[in-house]
Amino acid sequence: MATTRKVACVLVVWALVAAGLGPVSARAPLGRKPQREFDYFALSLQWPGTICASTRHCCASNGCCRSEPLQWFTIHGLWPDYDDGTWPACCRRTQFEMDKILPLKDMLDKYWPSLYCSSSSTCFSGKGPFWAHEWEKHGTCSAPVVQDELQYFTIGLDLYFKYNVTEMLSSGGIQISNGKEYTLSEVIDTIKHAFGGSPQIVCKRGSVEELRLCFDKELKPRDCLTTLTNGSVSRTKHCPQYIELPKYDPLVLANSTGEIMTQLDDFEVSAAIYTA
Ligand code: U2P
Repeated sequence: MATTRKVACVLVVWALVAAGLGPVSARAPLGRKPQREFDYFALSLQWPGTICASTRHCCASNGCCRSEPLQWFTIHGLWPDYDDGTWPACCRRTQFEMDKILPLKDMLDKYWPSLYCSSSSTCFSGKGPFWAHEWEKHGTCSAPVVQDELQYFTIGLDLYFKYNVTEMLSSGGIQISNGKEYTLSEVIDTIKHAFGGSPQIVCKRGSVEELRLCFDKELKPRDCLTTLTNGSVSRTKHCPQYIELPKYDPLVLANSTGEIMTQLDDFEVSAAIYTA
């Protein structure tokens, strides 16, 4: 009996690790004492120009597949973090309910879309939409600042609009363009100047993939500089000295309309029937 339980436990841990919800973070073991309160928020923004350039398959739920390319940073998530570089995850057993955030649906579609076709892992219900993943993994650890799902997405959107990174960069002379490079420090300084805190930037092959803005628990700007457990300080990940903010050409259905896309929801359609 004890062995069966141990095997079951190992399987659950393995499933969570496989789902990307594993013990990298300071996740509270389910059913044990509540998770320690987080130290600050990171609002993580994705750059579609970099992510969507790798899209090979399209589906209605993927923001990269819209006929009009996304030319603004979109939200990845609002993440509660610890000052030591770790973060809590999956803190409360509550399931995502789309009904609770229906009033925000249009905004979320436009500014917080998934940039992939595959469904996302969730803490307790297996697989679900991107928003379910973000709420269950991060939103449930955002107390006492965030109490519920609607508040989680409302705060994320509010911060996104209040601190418009796409605009900050363009006002600072940093344009979306293929082949135009900017120094990493130029990009960081532009954001720092406009936002009032140092961002964290994640790159993929020399292009900006994510840009994170950090906030204290009163939602005031702060530096993202993080002292990691090994004592080093990290504010950029895999970014070379020169970086770019590329554009992408969307893969779209020939003669597609929103209606057709909606009917195709959740079906992955081979890129072969798409025109570039
Ligand atoms: O960076 C890779 C993934 O790790 C999770 N992450 C990263 C930094 C942080 O402060 N908090 C955090 O959760 C993200 O996982 P996701 O939300 O995508 O599952 C990030 O993509």
